[in-house]
Amino acid sequence: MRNILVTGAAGQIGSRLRKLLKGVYPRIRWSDMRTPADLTADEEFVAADLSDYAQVERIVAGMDGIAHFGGYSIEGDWPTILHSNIVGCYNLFEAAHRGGVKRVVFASSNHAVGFYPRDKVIPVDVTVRPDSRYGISKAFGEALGSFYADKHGLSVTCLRIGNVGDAPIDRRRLSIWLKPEDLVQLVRIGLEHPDIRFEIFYGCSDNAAAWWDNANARRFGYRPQGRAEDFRAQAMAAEAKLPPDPIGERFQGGAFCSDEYDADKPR
Ligand code: 15L
Repeated sequence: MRNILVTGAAGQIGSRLRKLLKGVYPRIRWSDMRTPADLTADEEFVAADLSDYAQVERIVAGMDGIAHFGGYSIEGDWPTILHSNIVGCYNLFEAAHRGGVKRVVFASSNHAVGFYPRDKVIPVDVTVRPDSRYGISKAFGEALGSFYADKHGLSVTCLRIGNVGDAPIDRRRLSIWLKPEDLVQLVRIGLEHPDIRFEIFYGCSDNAAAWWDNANARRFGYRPQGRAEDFRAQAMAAEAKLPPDPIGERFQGGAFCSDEYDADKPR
């Protein structure tokens, strides 16, 4: 893997990756709709709107692998999700296939399976249970990945990312926290491991309270270094300041589940 495209360069995760992936591959092309404020002279950056196929084709040209972090990263209205995450993700996979790209790592999300209850530990091969239009778009991206792997032989890794940050910020994040360096491990497995055709990994660190069975990632060599329990006291102190959310607390997706929720009302 010599030429790598990373989309979503200006986002929260992309900004961290720009530091953590420096020097890992001979050439990294970063892309986003807007130029990252802290872009340095030694970084290659090409702006693109993912909902425009011609622009996507341009950023994908000449790349061996793609880490796709671009798109809208929280719940949004339907036009926003449709353009950024549905059309954008389709364009990305289609351009990757047509452009001869070998591997794609797709930033999926825990919200593709957010309506699983918190008392259940789920493996990667469960039926999706999206908790939002955003979660639906991530399930759609996983389906695209599966299709391009099976039909066209693209190597695809979907990361159902929990919450990336320096530390877990509340009780829910004690279960789903992902240390940025552990994310880098997962991205590198997706871009480099010789045996990947289509895989789903959970994007979480070594969390004692995890809701996800991440044996599949471990099978490919993932050895997370972050331990959410090291931050339990501070996470629970922050939790105590949050307003109660009885619906969100039942489900893994938290507030993404309680937002707009009315399933308990008679129809
Ligand atoms: C996500 O998928 C979002 O991108 C991020 O902003 C967080 O909300 C995260 O999930 C989470 O569930 O904490």
